[in-house]
Amino acid sequence: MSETLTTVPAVSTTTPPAGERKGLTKKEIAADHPTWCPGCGDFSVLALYFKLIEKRKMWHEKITTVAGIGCSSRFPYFVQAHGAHFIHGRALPFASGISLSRPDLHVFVFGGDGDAFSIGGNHFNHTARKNVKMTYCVMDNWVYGLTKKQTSPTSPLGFKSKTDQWGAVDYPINPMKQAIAAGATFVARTTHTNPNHVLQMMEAAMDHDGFSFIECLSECVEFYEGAFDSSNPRKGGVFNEVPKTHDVTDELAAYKLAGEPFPGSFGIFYKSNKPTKNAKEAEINKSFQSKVTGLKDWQILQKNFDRMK
Ligand SMILES: Cc1ncc(C[n+]2csc(CCOP(=O)(O)OP(=O)(O)O)c2C)c(N)n1
Ligand code: SF4
Ligand SMILES: [Mg+2]
Repeated sequence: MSETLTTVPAVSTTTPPAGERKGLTKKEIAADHPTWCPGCGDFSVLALYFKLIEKRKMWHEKITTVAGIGCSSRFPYFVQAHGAHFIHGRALPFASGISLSRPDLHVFVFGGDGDAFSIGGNHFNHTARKNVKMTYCVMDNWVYGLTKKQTSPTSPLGFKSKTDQWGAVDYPINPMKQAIAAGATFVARTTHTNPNHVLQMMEAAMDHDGFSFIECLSECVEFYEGAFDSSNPRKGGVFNEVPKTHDVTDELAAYKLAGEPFPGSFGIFYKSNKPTKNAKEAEINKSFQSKVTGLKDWQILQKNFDRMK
């Protein structure tokens, strides 16, 4: 395959010329009233997604919001635009199909820690390594919220839940380390208690040409209250941004940051520019389409079957 890959049409997120369509307002993009518990961190993530859409002047037909199953995964219900509340753990393959077939859309995927790293763990690794263009925001609350308090892959040791009455004994995964090791080309960390920072990370993730992953701490006030207090200055904690000297292209340095004890650092840990699966497939399509110019669909299919004989 050639090194210079076909450029996939850029997502149209710029301001339209005067007199043309305006971007959506929060009112136009908000659907049903969210059914989350009062105080749930997920409200903040949704509000910032609306803000992102408003700020970047995106239109309904240019965005799609996908999720798996969980409290956090109810997200697409609350967005008045195209999207899907899909199968538990299977949001990423579904989103990959959209991303690869519709390069004009920006695909946003939201979900929880259980959805992403437990049942959907394999899909997370493979979507990251394939570098499929999309933004994946995991609203990490360290627990299964929807099903009322089971241990999740990010629950810390000793966490008492319905599945670990005496405290969790399994070592938790580190989402940041996992994303970097899997090959994600944009890896960032934020928390629902810092709205400006969430928006900043969402914007940077959206602008990244590749698989962009955000771990967003999002407190479950019902089943893990206070989990992230030590990262919240309003609760006596500390919010440390990634040091200005950090080189985001340095994978080892990113891995080191990811290993800091909680609350660790917030910001972009890792970013690299690698051709996306989207661009590679577009290149293949372009080169093969030239070989079938003028043929009808059935003739192309017939050629394929003949070749398989
Ligand atoms: C195949 C399948 N297995 C299990 C479930 C039950 N289930 C629904 S949501 C969920 C976990 C949700 O946890 P998380 O992804 O962390 O989301 P949260 O509710 O915490 O936002 C589970 C186990 C399901 N819906 N489908
Ligand atoms: S159970 Fe937890 S995660 Fe689910 S809506 Fe309530 S506070 Fe949010
Ligand atoms: Mg969860």
